[in-house]
Amino acid sequence: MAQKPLVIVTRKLPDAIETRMMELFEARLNLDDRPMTQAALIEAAKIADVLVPTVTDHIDAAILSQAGPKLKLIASFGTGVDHIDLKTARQRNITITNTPGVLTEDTADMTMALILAVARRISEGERLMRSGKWQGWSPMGMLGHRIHGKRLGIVGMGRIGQAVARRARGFGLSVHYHNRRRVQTSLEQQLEATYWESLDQMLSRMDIISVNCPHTPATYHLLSARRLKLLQKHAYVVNTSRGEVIDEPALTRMLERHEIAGAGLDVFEHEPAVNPKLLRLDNVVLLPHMGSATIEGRVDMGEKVIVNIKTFVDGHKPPDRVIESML
Ligand code: 8YV
Repeated sequence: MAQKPLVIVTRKLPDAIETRMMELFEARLNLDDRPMTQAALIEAAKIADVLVPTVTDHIDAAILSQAGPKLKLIASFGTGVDHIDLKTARQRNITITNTPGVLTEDTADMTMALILAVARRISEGERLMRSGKWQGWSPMGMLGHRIHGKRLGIVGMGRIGQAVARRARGFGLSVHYHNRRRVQTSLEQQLEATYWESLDQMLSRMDIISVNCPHTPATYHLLSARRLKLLQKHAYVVNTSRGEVIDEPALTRMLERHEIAGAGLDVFEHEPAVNPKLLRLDNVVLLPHMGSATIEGRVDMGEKVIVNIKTFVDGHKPPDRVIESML
């Protein structure tokens, strides 16, 4: 029997996934889930056949340029690949795969949860209850804003954007979107979505903005200070994509000055660090990057990682190859 490939997994994954990896590969697991240092990642890249990183590992040029000759596949556990230097990987002929599709619905659910939480002040209400200061119902108590009938502008109409659009219609929101490419007319009709070629124009007309595009060099600070200024004073911004897509200091300043109504953020520019000013604001709902955090989702992601590795080591093209030009 041919030697099994050495697969180094950087974080703790669901038991079922780890067990299957042990059966199929010579898997080196991280059972106590301590994030690996850059030095440890370099060591791993030197000896592994396959590396399985997550969003918390920065697979940069330093790591890739010191990778051993055996490293031919990086099978990332997650959809976003902005933590991997794709260009250097390509130059070194290292294939990159990700896990698209299986976290779409969970992330879209979390987007809706954040929209509702920020507009209906759910976290604030919870904090009030736990503080023991609630005096009982009053007609003017804890007033938020209705979302039914409002306009939702989705930035990035990929899988997750579309899943958000489907949910949003059920909540009575009218769906608008900006995307590099306009989606097919049939899909637009199905989602009853209005396309805006100009992001600027869409931003200035929406009640709620949801960021659902990947973080790439082209989307870094897509919601720049200038663009954020275009938002209406009553607008909410929700981000379940990547913190880097929004200029976080500019957003924070606007929230402090109530130049927009609020924000729901699951992701941050310098994770796990969070701007301390955000922590002091009541008009933001903050979550610890948990958009796709369901047991089912993590198992499905792990299954995808296994399929990608197995097909690759068996000499086939893995299904979830990341092609830079398609990002
Ligand atoms: C994942 C994510 O949990 O898949 C992504 O891109 O942002 C998350 O939902 C994480 O990336 C796992 O590596």
